[in-house]
Amino acid sequence: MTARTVSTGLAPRGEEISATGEWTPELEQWLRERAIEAGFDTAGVAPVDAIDSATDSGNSPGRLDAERFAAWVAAGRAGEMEYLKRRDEQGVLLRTGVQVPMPWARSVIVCALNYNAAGPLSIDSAPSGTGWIARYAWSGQVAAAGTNSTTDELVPTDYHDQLLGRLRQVEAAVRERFPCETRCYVDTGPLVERAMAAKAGVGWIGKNTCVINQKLGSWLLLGVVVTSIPVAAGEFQIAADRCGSCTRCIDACPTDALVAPYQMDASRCIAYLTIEKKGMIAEELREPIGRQVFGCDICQDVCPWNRRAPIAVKEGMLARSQMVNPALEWLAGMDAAEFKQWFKGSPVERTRRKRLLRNVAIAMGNSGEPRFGAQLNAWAAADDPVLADAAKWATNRIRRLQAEPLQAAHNEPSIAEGEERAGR
Ligand code: B12
Ligand code: SF4
Ligand code: SF4
Repeated sequence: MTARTVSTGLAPRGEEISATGEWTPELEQWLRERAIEAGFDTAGVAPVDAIDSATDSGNSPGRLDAERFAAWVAAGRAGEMEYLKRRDEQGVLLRTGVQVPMPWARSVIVCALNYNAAGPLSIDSAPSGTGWIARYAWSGQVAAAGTNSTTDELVPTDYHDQLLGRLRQVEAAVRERFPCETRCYVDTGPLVERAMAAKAGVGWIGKNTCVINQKLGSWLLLGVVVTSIPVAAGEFQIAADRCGSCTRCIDACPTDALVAPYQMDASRCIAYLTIEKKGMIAEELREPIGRQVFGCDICQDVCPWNRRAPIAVKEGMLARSQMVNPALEWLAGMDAAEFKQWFKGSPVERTRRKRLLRNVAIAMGNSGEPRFGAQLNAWAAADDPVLADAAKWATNRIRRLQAEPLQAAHNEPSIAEGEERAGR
């Protein structure tokens, strides 16, 4: 980490700041300790950059982020994630500045939680016919005594709840120290959390667009407390970019979603396609999806900064072994009740059974395994046109993959031809 000064760039928008204090590097250290007590791994504070055109000269970090975000949306990179495109009454994109939806905001506290559970990587070899569920969605906890848990297994948890509980503790400590306005967000607020995390010194934004911390790696989930406490001018820690000349994430991305260093076309990202995208997935992207059935970890699995990332053992974030390399047959065979049993309260619930089955069908196709034929035939006749379409595509894909070795054998030169070509 390198120390450098960040501009506070505050532009009052006609509302009184109710805080009596201001963030100093010493107070930021106090805050970091409170965050660690609450169960986070690191935290930092960043000023909220004003993007008021009347007061902003045009080259502040806030304006650069605002412009980047607006350009990203305008280029169609948000795909069908309409919530990212929400605007205020004046037509300003809510996520172009914290003060757009919260004019009283002066600073953000960004807290990061390591979720690197012990387990294989998505790029490691795996049993045939298995899928991949993103690491962050493996989380679970021991069932509370007296609940109706039907198995001895861990019950699913969702990081939103896990982080929010911890964030509330940080918020309470801050409010006890300063009378101030606050709002807690994990993911769902009108905020670009990674841009804030970078300014708060939590980590740098890597070429894969993830926040990476030099000691913790990038298996981090972020939570933000927006506050009305201003940031004093001074030396705050900002993480230096340590990607250097590396391009492993860009080279490894199967769908070319990382269109340039630090730039993602989310409409091509497997995490978007498998979790957010409703309806049919474009045919050209089905093959590169491979065996991912929920989210994607590839560009983080290949990142050298994750090689020595510490393993986290956190209450509420324990790895459920069934989520690691799940058998596609198992997922395919789940009825609505079983889906609920395994995924209610987990991030996978968001994608719903219908979309998960679509993803499973595509992964079955990419496995090339003829044993999935019967299941795919049954789905091909299903009422759901999206599932039927994915299943038909998958059947053809298996046929093609089965034919490939034969095809290759046909195309292989005979020993005599080979010798002739080698000039012997
Ligand atoms: C929409 C969304 C997605 C979309 C789009 C992702 C994307 N890259 O934009 C999809 C569905 C694809 C997705 C995937 C994932 N996501 Co997501 N996602 C979000 C969400 C809700 C909004 C992100 C957003 O606004 N994107 C818009 C783009 C323009 O923003 P951005 O890439 O963050 O870029 C800004 C800054 O990075 C900065 N910037 C851009 N380029 C540059 C260059 C330089 C040099 C600098 C300094 C700054 C900079 O300016 C940009 C605009 O302001 C956030 C939560 C939140 N509210 O912020 C979680 C969030 C980003 N996701 C998260 C996670 C964990 C994931 C996955 C790992 C899940 C998975 N395993 O499948 C993948 C990771 C894929 C990847 N390589 O990014 C974490 C990231 C944690 C981390 N360590 O970075 C977040 C913060 C959620 C959380 N609360 O923890 N996600
Ligand atoms: S999460 Fe997967 S698809 Fe998305 S950018 Fe990373 S490697 Fe590419
Ligand atoms: S793989 Fe390399 S380029 Fe990509 S985020 Fe990691 S260090 Fe940066």
